[in-house]
Amino acid sequence: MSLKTIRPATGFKEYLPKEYQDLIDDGPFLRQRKVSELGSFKEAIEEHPMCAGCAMTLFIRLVFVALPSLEHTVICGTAGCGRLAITQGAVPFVYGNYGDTNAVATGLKRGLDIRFKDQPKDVVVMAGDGGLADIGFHAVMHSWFRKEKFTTIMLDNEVYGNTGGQDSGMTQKGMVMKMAPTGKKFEKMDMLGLAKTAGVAYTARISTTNPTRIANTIRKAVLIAREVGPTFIQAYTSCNIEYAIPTPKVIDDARDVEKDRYGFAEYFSDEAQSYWDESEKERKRLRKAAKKIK
Ligand SMILES: Cc1ncc(C[n+]2csc(CCOP(=O)(O)OP(=O)(O)O)c2C)c(N)n1
Ligand code: SF4
Repeated sequence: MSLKTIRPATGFKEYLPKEYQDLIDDGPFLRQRKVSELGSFKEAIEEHPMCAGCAMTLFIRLVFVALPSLEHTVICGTAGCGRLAITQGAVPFVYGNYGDTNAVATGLKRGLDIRFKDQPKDVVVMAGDGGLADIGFHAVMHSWFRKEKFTTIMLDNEVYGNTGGQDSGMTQKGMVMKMAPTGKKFEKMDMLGLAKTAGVAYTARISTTNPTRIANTIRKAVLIAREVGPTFIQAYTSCNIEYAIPTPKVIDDARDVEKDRYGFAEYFSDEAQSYWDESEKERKRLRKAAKKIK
């Protein structure tokens, strides 16, 4: 299998939807696009039915730009707000039952590796904190213990947004919401600590503040998962509806939360760190060689 699989057969292209042709000619298929190019190319996700100004939609848009080989990626998700936008993207989406995502992704990744021996296929789980830290917790943890080679991205809006504001394990202690009128009873779960204990190769905690950093982090997570082992990203993607954040203040909130309590944190296992350092060296060498040819 090679990247040629994405090119339409001669004489067939003109019959494909214009949208698909644009993804090949002027989009992210067959080449990595940069965040700095946003607005100047055909994006894999262009519209969504989520609330206006929802930070999660911006984060998801950036994930689609960052995925290192979009045309060879399958996203696995489940019920929740993010799914409404993710399923609009030009990437195959597999809907795991609520709670099943990391079990479904395990089978998918193993099957793809058997079927496509010469072509890396990336599997990415992307779902909410309710779907991953609560109901899907056992499947998430066991995929990590088993060292399954895919990335898990938690869209951490610290609430069950899609069902109207119940508290999740990732909600902060004491938080009162529509469907949590007496306040969240226990501390926000330390998913990054649990990931590290379970042997995850790379973890990052990030907010929807710095698009380039988000893209670099996603890319790192997917490439490390491909070669080393499971990777995990916990992203603060606020719910402006349930937390009553005025739409124009959504990014200010993300900046404040990042500064006051969420921060940006990365962790590499020793193996992931040496893989990443080596691959960075190789990329630098290739860039230099390409410049010389020009
Ligand atoms: C087995 C099952 N239980 C419950 C639901 C109902 N349900 C749909 S979305 C959702 C909440 C999603 O919350 P979260 O995963 O945090 O994502 P968010 O909507 O906040 O992005 C729930 C409980 C379901 N679809 N399936
Ligand atoms: S309910 Fe919250 S998380 Fe869901 S789309 Fe609206 S703002 Fe975003």
